[in-house]
Amino acid sequence: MRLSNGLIPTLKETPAEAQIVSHRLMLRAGLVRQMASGIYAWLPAGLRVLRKISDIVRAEQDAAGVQEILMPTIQSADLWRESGRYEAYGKEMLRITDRHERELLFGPTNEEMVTAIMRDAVKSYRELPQMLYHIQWKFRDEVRPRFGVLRGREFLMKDAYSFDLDYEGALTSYYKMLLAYMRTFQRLGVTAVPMRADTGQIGGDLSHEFHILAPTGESQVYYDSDYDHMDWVKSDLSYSNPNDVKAAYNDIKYTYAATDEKHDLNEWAKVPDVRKREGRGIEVGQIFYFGKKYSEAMGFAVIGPDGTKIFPEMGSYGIGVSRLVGAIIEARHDEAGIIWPDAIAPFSAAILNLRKGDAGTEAICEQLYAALGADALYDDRDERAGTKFAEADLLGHPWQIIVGPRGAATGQVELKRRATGERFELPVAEALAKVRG
Ligand code: 5CA
Repeated sequence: MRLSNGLIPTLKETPAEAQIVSHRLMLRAGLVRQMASGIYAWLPAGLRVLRKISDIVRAEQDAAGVQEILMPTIQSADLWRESGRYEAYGKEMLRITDRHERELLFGPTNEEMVTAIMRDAVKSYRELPQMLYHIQWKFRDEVRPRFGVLRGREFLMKDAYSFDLDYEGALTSYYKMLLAYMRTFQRLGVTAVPMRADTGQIGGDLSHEFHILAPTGESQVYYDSDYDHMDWVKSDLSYSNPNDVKAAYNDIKYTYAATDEKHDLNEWAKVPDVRKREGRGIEVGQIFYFGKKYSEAMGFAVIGPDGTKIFPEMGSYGIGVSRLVGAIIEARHDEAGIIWPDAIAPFSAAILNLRKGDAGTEAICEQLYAALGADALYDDRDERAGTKFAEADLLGHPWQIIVGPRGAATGQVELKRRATGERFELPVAEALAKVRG
């Protein structure tokens, strides 16, 4: 993107309504704008981050054998009456009446709808197990939407659902998803620690929450620092091998982590002191096993090998895609702005032309921009160098390629690594090679 005609409306002043750093930085860097309480529009740079996160989430779900679908945002109230959750959900559900007086709602989650789809389409035990997911906007009329996209009313979620014939199968699906989550968060460039959790609204008896560590987190968390070193991406565990996915679960089961609600002092005492970590966590995902709760309530059964009915065992698995944007900023920023992990930065590099109109700097900038393409942000505006540096730091591009007239005369540029502040004087080709990694 050429910044001279791009929509990245940065703010110099700190917006008064923003209480925490990610909200301030998202507004100041021009990633989002609030349209109503807890409802945000995603501007070009913000949407690029949301897309990159969604793409990584999607790639790992696909790798784990989960099938992508797309369910609507608007659901029928009758579906929710079948499970008994229409009344139970309370005021958090946004209820809508159409012109024919039919009751609808804006979906806060999709257990009912996905169960109805499966009930209609799947009749035999031979068609199971299956796992489905979608990435779709949800609405929860939170009493106090706050902290920007961290607790919004409209938010983007990846929600997946598993259907198995028996308990063993359901556990395998659960373990598979646990492994997919560990891989996903690592690929996003953050450490998310899995914690045993209560099941709340969704119901059921096995659940994990995934927390990103950040000082502003809503939960107090305790965990073994072994989580900081586990490499799930490089591990050769296979999704198609039930023993492998069980092994991933066991690694997590026997490595301590808990929120204050589930903190167990006896177990904590067994963790060596040097490995004890505590702090605040932001919940970016939660997974649940809840057995036959929805299949029985909604009458979804398949015919088993002996002709009898089997109500499938289910689980549901959520990742807060839009919340992740805020949570990652909470975990990765400094006084100057955002420090994106490479994998999800809106642009991998900013090209800063320090002298607009200079033939030498323009030629090099154009050469860099042609080579890097859409993944670069070319600051071609007629602005002071100081403004360009400050905005590049604020937006948090992993690399800044700084092109000034003096270096341009000898074909050199300055490369700055945002995360470390390191600077390199390099010929154009070498700078390009470094940015491309
Ligand atoms: N049906 C299940 C799993 S698919 C479910 O709804 N789980 S959940 O309630 O835990 O939500 C999943 C994730 O969505 C949460 O871990 C959180 O990261 C995100 N989330 C939940 N509420 C909000 C909200 N108000 N704003 C932003 N993200 C949210």
